[in-house]
Formats: sequence, C-alpha cells, structure tokens
Amino acid sequence: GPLGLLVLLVVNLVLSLPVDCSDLYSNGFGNSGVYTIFPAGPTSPVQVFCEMGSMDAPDSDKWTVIQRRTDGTINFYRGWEQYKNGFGQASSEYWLGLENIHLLSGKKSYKLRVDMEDFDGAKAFVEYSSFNVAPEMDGYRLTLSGFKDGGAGNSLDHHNGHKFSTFDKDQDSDARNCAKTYLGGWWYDVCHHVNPNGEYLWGESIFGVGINWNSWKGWTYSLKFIYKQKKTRDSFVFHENK
Ligand SMILES: [Ca+2]
Repeated sequence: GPLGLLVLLVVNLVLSLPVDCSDLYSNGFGNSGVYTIFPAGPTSPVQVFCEMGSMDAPDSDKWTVIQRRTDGTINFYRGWEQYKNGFGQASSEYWLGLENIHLLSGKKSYKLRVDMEDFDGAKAFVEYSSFNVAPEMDGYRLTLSGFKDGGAGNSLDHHNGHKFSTFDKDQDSDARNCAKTYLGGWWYDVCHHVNPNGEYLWGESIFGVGINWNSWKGWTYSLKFIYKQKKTRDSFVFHENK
C-alpha cells in the first residue's frame, strides 16, 4: 500500500545519504564547494567543503576537507567539546570534528593529504595512504601509514599513535599541558612537530605556537592559507582509497 511505498522511499533516501565528498561526486555533484554530508547518520547533517578536482579528469581524487586555515578569522584555541563536535565555517576556516573524522575513517579506507603554503607563495604537501582516527574512548588516537613526500617532510609521523589533547583534556605524553603551551588542539606528544591548529601568526613567530610544520619551515614559522577554488592549502583532507 501507500504506506509501504512511503517507507521504502524514506529507506532509500536514508541509504543514499552522502557520507563524504566521494559519495556526493558519485551522486552527480561535480563542482568543488560547500555540501552537506551525514557521517553520523540521517539526523546529524554536517557542512563540509568538497574538492572535486578537475572536470577534465573525472578520475582525480575527491577530497573531503577536514580542516582549513585561510585568514585567521576563526579562533582555533578551543576545548574538548568543540574539537569533538567541530567548529568554524565550511566556506572558510573550520575543523570538521573528531567524532565526524572518526566515523568517516571507520566507514571506508581513507588517504590523508595536507597542503600548505608559506608567505612567499611556496607550496608543499604530504600524503599518507592510510589514515584512521580511533573512537573517543581511545582518545581519538591517530594512526597513519604510507608516507609520500610532496616537499614538506614527515613531521606528522611524530604524532602517529597519540591521543588528541585540548587545554581542558590533557592526553599528551608531556609533563606540561601541550595544548595550553602551544595554543592549539592536536595529537600532542612531547609536544609537537606540527601544530596545524595553532595560532594564526603570519610567518616568523614565537617557537611552537603558530601553524608549524617543522620538517618544512621549522618551529618559528607560521604558515599561511589563501582560499582558492579547487585547491586547498594548509588543510587536512582525505578521500576514499580506490
Ligand atoms: Ca601533559
């Protein structure tokens, strides 16, 4: 009857809800931009920026942007609940949220790519062929492998296997509170070799508190990001492994 048809329709809609940007691309959305995804199910929509790559190269990677710094307008010095649930604007600066990142990385196999740029326009990136974030009960522990160097070096590997820390939840390996000392939220150890959620400081800056990537620019250079369509810099993005 009509009720059965309605239930079937709703079930079909729920089943076809996009979990990430590669789902959206498969559903016919070919342009880069802000979309809604449902990594935690139909009642929890999340805004995200999708990099769909070139229309001329349909097989190019479809990236789900999980973090972006563009101009310093969003404050990234935030507590655990904010890092867990996400903050900022998908059209500019944001953090997708550890719970969403965990749910995504548990559903499919993902690569991680990090694009960055300095204030002279030099660019670099890194890729990891495997990327996973554990559940909250395991501190959203980071697991990475399969490093590929696009010029920035493997500083992020220093954070491999560590739990996430914020100023109000110290899960790092240091006697200090790393998030408080270096003004971010991250998979801190003792304390960091990269600090992508640090303070936005435009270049040369105080040791360790800026948006650092040690193996490229050291601990006293804070990186820049300028938004351009189809291109992300100083951002964490990931996509489904084919
Ligand atoms: Ca500590």
